[in-house]
Amino acid sequence: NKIGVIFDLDGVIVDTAKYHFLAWKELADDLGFEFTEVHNELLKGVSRVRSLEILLDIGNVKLSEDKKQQFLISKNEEYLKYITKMGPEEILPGASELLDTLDELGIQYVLGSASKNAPLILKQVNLFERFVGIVDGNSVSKAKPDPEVFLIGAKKLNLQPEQCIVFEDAIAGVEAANTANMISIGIGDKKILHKADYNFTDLTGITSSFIKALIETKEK
Ligand code: G16
Ligand code: MG
Repeated sequence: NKIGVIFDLDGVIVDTAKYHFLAWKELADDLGFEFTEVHNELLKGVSRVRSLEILLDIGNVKLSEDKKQQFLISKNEEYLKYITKMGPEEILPGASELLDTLDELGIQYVLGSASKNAPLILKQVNLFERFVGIVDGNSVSKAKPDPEVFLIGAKKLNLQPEQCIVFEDAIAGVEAANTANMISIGIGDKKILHKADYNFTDLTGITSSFIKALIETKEK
């Protein structure tokens, strides 16, 4: 096949944002300020280190580098308590079906996530072996909207960036895909993800004929 797919993880395959929220909120509670679900939106698709900086800005808290390192570790420990309880029932609507469709069409897919916990999460929901490659927060040096994560993904697929389709739920991720010259598909609120080439509310809308039509545009 002349195309391949790169999936973001949080917000596309599973909703881990709710667990990030609980873990960050615990930290904010300890520091004595309010952290809401509205604030949490700012952390979606953003790296762990950057998330802490945004959180501390919200609370107007300044910390030493040592303290920040400690908080990054304790936040992740708290987060992992939730992640290790996850199971396949937490796969978002349409995701398994889309992977089946891609398998039937012989289209390979990789993961392109900011999360350092991505391999563990995929194992928890029994999807790990289905991906031909994983690009996660451990393998990139520049976070989205930098296209690095998706460019490495294209290499793993043995494809040119123009041949890759990216499914993303975050603005920074859509921008990264666009900068990489890939086809960007925004999953979520169309108003927020208006820079995407195509928009869908969730993966249930992605049919076999939509994928086939994308292949055709590439073969012209
Ligand atoms: C995810 C989440 C972000 C999180 C980041 C890093 O990104 O959306 O909220 O901060 O991963 O996660 P971790 O702390 O596990 O390394 P993505 O790219 O999968 O949407
Ligand atoms: Mg995401």
